[in-house]
Amino acid sequence: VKITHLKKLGEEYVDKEVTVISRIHNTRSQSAKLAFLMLRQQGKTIQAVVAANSEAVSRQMVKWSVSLNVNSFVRVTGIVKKPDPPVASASISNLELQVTKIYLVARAAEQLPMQVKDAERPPPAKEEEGQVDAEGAPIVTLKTRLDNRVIDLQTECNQAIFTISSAVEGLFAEYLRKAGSRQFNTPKILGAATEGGSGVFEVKNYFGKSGFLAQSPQLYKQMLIAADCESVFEVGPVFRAENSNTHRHLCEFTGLDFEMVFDHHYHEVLGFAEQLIVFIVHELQARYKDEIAVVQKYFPRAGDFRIKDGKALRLKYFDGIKILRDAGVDTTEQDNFVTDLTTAQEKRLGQLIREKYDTDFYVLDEFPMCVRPFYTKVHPTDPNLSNSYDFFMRGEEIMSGAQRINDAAELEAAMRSKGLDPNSEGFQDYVNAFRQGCRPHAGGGLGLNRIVMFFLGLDNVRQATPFPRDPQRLRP
Ligand code: ATP
Ligand code: AMO
Repeated sequence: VKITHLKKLGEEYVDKEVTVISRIHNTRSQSAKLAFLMLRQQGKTIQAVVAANSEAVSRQMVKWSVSLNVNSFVRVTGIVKKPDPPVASASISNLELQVTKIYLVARAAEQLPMQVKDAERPPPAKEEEGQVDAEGAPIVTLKTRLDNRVIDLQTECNQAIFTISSAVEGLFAEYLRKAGSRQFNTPKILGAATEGGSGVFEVKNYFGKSGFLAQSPQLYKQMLIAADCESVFEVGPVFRAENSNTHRHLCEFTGLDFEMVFDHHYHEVLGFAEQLIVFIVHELQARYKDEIAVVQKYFPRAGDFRIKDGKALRLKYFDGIKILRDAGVDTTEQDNFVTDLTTAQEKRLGQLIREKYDTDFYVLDEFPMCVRPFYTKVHPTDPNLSNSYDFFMRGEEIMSGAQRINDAAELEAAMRSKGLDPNSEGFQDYVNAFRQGCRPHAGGGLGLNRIVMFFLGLDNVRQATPFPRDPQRLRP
């Protein structure tokens, strides 16, 4: 028997017989002769009518069908009908199945730790364990969802979120490959920390030595540039041992990194990054309308991500600081080069920019040197600034990048000024790479989980991560 996917079931099937394999989303018994099963496959649901009105369906079968545990897999054969009046909902099919056969394919446990239908309600403003909603149904908190992630991922919203996440990875690679860039996979077990001293996970037993999990592919993508690769990219895991318990920090995330030579000025690469992100956003909005509409039922901002005129608003870092100061925000620390923008300042700037410039996508260029890593190229005329940039979506950082130091002597001096030893075991291969000459280059790193989160207007980066790792969570 040919099996039809629920998502493919369109009006051309009306009055035809089909067989589907799907989960039981819920059951409702109307009478001894009539029951309704809501069937679900990858977030898509359709109503199946089990009516004891023909030879095919007995009263016993009606009774048995409603006794099946919710979430069990069944193979259902039936005639496709168009109910009148139609079912009006984005995720529920406007078609219906008049069941002729049902087989149990895989039984679900009677007592699920949480129900998919409970997880399929919009998240409340404030989550507390044991809370119930206006109708008295239990509110499933993010913690419960993540603890039971295999069930949680079955919801229509999560199915849509991870379709979009997969698309972002694909679109990133598609754009870079079209631009002639080559994809690499650089080592994740390293002899030294990448981004500076702190925040690395140690691998204790590397055959008698200590190793570290890579904090980014930074040094290797630059070594590939020194190896005449000219333009490289990587999609891979990034590990950060930071005890950051925030809505946007993970201990392991997927990095989308690229690095390339430029001909005249690092703004060629800044412009490339800008068009790369515009491409990703526009293609998502064009190709994934249905998924965005599903996410929007739960996260109302999903559909309103706005890029004005197909470009990023380009500001210098201190232009951004000025916008904040003019709005009455205290920027003394930033004016005195003490700290980078705080998350609260970033978010406020995002709001002000949306109000003033009508866009959710902008870049800050020329960051202060003191808040950037050692490999960053200093500004040609102002030693307090650097040729580096961050891109923001809805007021939060999604990408960091910069022109890099490509001269070995300059790099050694920069490392020493940050207390790093260029001749140490961990750094000498990196520094050596520049001793044979290396073209000027720049690049950037995006967090996949963050792009998905901010594009869709989710509340938490964990919602854009299938099995998140944070300081409190090492399972599932
Ligand atoms: P990066 O990717 O470079 O780490 P980021 O912006 O995500 O960039 P940080 O630069 O580490 O993260 O920190 C940026 C901001 O995040 C800080 O200004 C700080 O406000 C906030 N932040 C980081 N860690 C924490 C924490 N543990 N608690 C609250 N806020 C934090
Ligand atoms: P940075 O440290 O800013 O830069 O990281 C790049 C991007 O990765 C994402 N990101 C994170 N996502 C989730 N959890 C985290 N803890 C986390 N930290 C960072 C953000 C961020 O913009 N080597 C440089 C990149 C470069 O210059 O090419 C780097 O790693 O989206």
